[in-house]
Amino acid sequence: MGDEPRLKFRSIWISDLHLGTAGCQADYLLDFLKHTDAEHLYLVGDIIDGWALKRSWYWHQRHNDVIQKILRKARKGCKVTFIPGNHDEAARQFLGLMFGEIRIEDEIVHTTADGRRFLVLHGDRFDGVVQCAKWLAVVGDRLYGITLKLNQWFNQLRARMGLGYWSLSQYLKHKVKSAVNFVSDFEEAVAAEARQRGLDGVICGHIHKAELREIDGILYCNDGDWVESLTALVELPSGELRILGWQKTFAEQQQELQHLMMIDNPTKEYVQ
Ligand SMILES: [Mn+2]
Repeated sequence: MGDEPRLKFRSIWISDLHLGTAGCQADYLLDFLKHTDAEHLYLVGDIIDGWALKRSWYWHQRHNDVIQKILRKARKGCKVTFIPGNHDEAARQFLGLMFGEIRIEDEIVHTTADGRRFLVLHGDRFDGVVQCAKWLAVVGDRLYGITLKLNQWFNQLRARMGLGYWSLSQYLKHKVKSAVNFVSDFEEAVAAEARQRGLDGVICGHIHKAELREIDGILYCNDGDWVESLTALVELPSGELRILGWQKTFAEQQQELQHLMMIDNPTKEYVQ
């Protein structure tokens, strides 16, 4: 299987895999890991979802395969750094240590091939809810289901009292609006941190929204997630950063990826 075509990058950032939940798109993730290589691989938090595993055990063979693949890359010389997130915060007690060949850090500064310096962190410390009241964030996971139930009871009660229906959809619309505000507030807060430290940019995850844009002179990069968006951030040999979507398998998007194929032998025929 060593002959499978691979895309070679200088660095790869992935986060929010949420292994241990049914939501993790492990098939696409495995396909991505199988067809890419890098000198540096950064696991930017929420890799294994400890919160979900505590509630109910979900561990598929595919999730083992992902871990095996990453360990194998580390053994073969890829510099793997694991930056724990809020869902795998148990690993935060091992900061500064090596786990096999994998380095565990709270944050790290990555220098690109063209000399730019990026702060790499998960990002949850900028999330007011998680920081100020952890229990509230745990509740948040289940809040939607509870809201629906409450709404049902509430409206039964209202009907008995001769009152009209209270619109859940209107309430949720308001929620979505504040969610949009949350995303931009988060992005600005993380960028401000990099600016304060005199760096060129920041690379994070956490909010499951891949992004690569300049915020007041700081390059804000978010590598997205492997639950909804299936994205990674990659550094080309030149130092250029790009978001790479993997919503299709390598076989399905091979043509579209041709321009990124800086592989050992460019004349090689790729046969699937
Ligand atoms: Mn997170």
